[in-house]
Amino acid sequence: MHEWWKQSTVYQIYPRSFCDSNGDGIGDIPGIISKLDELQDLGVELLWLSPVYASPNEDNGYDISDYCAIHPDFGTMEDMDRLIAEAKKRGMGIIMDLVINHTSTAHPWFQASRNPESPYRNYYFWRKGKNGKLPNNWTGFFGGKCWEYDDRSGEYYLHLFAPHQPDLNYYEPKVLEEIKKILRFWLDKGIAGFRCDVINIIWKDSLESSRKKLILTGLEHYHSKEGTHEILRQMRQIIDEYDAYTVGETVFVDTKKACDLCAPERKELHTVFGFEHMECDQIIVKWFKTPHKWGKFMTTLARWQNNVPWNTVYLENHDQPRSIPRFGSKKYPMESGKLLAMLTFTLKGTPYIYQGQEIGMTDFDFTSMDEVRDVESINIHGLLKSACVPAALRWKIIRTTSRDNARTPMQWTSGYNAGFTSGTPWLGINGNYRTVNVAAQKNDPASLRSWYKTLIALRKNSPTLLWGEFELLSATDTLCAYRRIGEGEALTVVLNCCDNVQTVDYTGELIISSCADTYNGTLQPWEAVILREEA
Ligand code: ISL
Ligand code: CA
Repeated sequence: MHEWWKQSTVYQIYPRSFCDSNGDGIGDIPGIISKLDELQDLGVELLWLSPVYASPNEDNGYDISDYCAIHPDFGTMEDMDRLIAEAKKRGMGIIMDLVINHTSTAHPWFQASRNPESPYRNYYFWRKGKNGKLPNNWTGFFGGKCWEYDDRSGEYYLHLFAPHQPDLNYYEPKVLEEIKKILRFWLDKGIAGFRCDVINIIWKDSLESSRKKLILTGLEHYHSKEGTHEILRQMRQIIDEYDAYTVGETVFVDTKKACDLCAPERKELHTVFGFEHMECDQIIVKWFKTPHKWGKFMTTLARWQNNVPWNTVYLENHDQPRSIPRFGSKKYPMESGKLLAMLTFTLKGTPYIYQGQEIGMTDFDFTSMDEVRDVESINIHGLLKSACVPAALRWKIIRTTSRDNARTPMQWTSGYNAGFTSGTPWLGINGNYRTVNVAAQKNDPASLRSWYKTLIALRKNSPTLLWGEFELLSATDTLCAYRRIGEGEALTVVLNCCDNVQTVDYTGELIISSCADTYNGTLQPWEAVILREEA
């Protein structure tokens, strides 16, 4: 039996930037509902929504103040119920973002816990300073320290992310009980599953200072610990009652650690998002980039294909720069976009696309820090400034790595504000919307969007693409090829990952090409083909 979630394509929606229905400049749930036909037409079957819960938005909703309420910016709970029902009518399920490493400081649990006598005190990590210093020497994901002093309580609290995101303390059993209630609340509404934010760091083995020289000082005390595995097994029992699906965002995992989190027999997560392929073009930290090399990238993807029972396949999300400028070609943006789509839908695993990827949206075209909203970028820019990094270099770093690159509003039309809002958008719209937009591509059979549509359908109807074994054939910086071996047939995928024409010696009947009707061994720049052979 094949699990249902292996066959679907997931489409990630970043609600703030998807579609604004009421002109306040912020995308919302009625806006998403208005685009469901569009998404159904594309062929996606699961919609993952980045957080839509009540939140002060210090980190765009990844700081939650009520897990069972909708942020008024996004609409009401009635809107949410309607979204779930309308999606279901169209054969689509909703995946909610579950952010349970931390809450917002505005969450009532945290507010109560500031009082040392409160029964909620233990929901968070409160510690005294040590000899006039912070409780330990850990550093946070957004740069800098991860303890904040609270006057009212006379102690520091731990936050691995922004100061407004205090970490939950799973040593207090009531915390997990609260989380279980939240799971049921949403599952009872009929959602299809959860994307679990930074889920492999929720259990802290100790709060001791670190003696290791790691990029993230302290990581060894909370990275993929047995306590996390135990929590996941408990959560999974509820998930299984509803036949729901989970994908964990699991930071710094290799294939071994990924398997420990998602091997079927362990009954923890169903799948994880690995980061190794997204880290091929970085030097130690994501702020320092090295040119993308296809050889290393493909070899890394292949290692995951060969060592993890079922992968997620993704090239973009709301934290990453856009894929075409990153992995593709300036000279051939749409051609290379098609090749990246081919990669996404022909590797083994559950494919994910991020809003706008299907039309080839590119990184932001902002010209100054004033236009950047992302808390992480603002922090890092500040840190670089205090380290006396010159302004031009600081800006270059932000331009190439900022999470806002992927967060600019969805480009629907060539009209006013790209059809995203009738008001002032919360974040600038990329100037290329006049040519790069859904309306321009929808009825054009040669467009990138149409190609996505074709590949989504092709994969869905091909047992070999869904279930066939993976075998790597070539991974050089200009040519990648692999085979999917199914029952009675083998499909060879050949990717010409460069701006030049190339002749190759792969053979077979042409199933599909991203730019030609025939195949004779010569590939156009960025052409991607599938060749079929009897096996
Ligand atoms: O952005 C990153 C990689 O480019 C990571 O450092 C990121 O912070 C990490 O993957 C965790 O991300 C998730 O949790 C954060 C939130 O800001 C991100 O948007 C979310 O995807 C804290 O909740
Ligand atoms: Ca709105």
